[in-house]
Amino acid sequence: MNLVVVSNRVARGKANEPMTGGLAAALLPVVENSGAIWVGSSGSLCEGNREPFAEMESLGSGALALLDLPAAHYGGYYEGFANSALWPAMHSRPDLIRATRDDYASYREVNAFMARALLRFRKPDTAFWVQDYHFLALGEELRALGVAAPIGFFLHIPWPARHVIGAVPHARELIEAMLAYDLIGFQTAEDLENFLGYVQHEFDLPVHDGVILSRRGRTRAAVFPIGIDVELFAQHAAKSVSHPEVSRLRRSLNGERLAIGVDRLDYSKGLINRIRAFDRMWSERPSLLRTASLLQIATPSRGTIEAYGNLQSEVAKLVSDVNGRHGEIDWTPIRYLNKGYGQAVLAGLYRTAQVGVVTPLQDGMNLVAKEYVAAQNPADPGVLVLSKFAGAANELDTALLVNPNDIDGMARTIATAFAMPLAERRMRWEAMMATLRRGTIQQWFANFVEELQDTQIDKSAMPSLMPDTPALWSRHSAPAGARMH
Ligand code: GDG
Repeated sequence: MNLVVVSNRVARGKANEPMTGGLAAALLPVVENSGAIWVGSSGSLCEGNREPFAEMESLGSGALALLDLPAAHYGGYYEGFANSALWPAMHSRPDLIRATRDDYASYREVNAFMARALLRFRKPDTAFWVQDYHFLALGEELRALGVAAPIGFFLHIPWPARHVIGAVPHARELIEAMLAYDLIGFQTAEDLENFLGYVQHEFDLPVHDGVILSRRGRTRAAVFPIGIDVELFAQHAAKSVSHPEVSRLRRSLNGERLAIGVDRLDYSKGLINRIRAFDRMWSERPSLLRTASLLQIATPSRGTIEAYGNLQSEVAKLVSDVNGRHGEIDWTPIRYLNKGYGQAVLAGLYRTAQVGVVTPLQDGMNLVAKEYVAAQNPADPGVLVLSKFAGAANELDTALLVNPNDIDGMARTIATAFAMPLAERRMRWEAMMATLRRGTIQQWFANFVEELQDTQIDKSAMPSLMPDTPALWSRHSAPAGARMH
């Protein structure tokens, strides 16, 4: 089978280059070894109504195909509908939804453009695997172009409750479009339940064992929790203790204990509440002043969107306020960095910190949590403080789980983490490592691709299911003005 993987952004990064996006970071090592073609945006835009053209680069045993997306629609698609309607809704922040009719039209236009571009990579035994919320409608667009091949979709972020996703303009139409996929993967059982709940309630469709029967055929929906390359991270961490940047950090600590946070500057990551919790901890436990500090790496993200710009100012102000109140001439409580690090250095930084703080308000999985665990020194592992609202909490249940909305609770838990005795740290860490080794990124990739292939077998085995399926919607309702072929 020839596999074509599609995502908005692709990764070209090496271990020594910053890679600030979970999807790209996760996919790189597996796509590299799979021989797949990975198609995504080149980062440049094309003018006018040019037909899609892809620049090819080799990537491991496969290739990268980089596409200039249409300039006229990129803003409405990316900053607009994808990141100002779908992202906030899927992270249960419908109050932040801002999207115009033109944004939606641009979103559909870019999905259609990508579908046309993908035709070039179609061979007789090709399967397509579409990644994430930027391309909810890509499967439908491919079907409209006559593609009968297996098409899978994986959502890296949460799928929220029915009334929350329903707050997105055109939600019903988009979710209907998703039923053109043969296989839809989610991070957690809760995401899957929410999705199936929507489909059953809104479309009154039959669902059996995660298989939805619709006028489009069978769509299987299932859970595929994403993992990391555990051994690679552990190796990076062991090696990079001698990296200059990591050595400098160690030397600067003078025996002081360190907590680390690594996040894109995104309102879903719970940075404000985390910093408030540290503030509370230092106020209530003065013995931790000068003896425990926080290194917060916060890489700017989507800065042109108002909600992100506001967050950047708010976090910077809060950090400076906390440092101003608790800091001293020779001690800074929070080292706050707005730049990215390569994964090898990052692994060394994780290993240097006695506590990893991952406290999102909502998160599909959160790979930083998994990376922090994989990077620890087995003889003296650190403690993970993890939000129960990160997908990773389902698996890493021997982390110290916190509610990121409970500032007092988080402050207490972070102090507990700093004080945890070695025997308990090892017990908790070993349990988490065993879990991570059972669900690596390699296994995630292989499981999804195998199930995608199986959807073909299912189709040929059960053709009679189709005609009996109720026709649940009467027309394919493309948005007015959304097409400009
Ligand atoms: C989305 C979902 C889901 C490398 N250097 C830096 C940095 N990196 C890498 C980290 C990690 C990745 O970026 C961040 O991944 P996360 O999973 O934590 O978060 P999102 O970017 O929001 O990813 C998420 C993921 O997709 C995969 O399915 O887990 O729930 O939201 O690999 O090593 N990250 C930052 N600074 C760096 O300098 N922030």
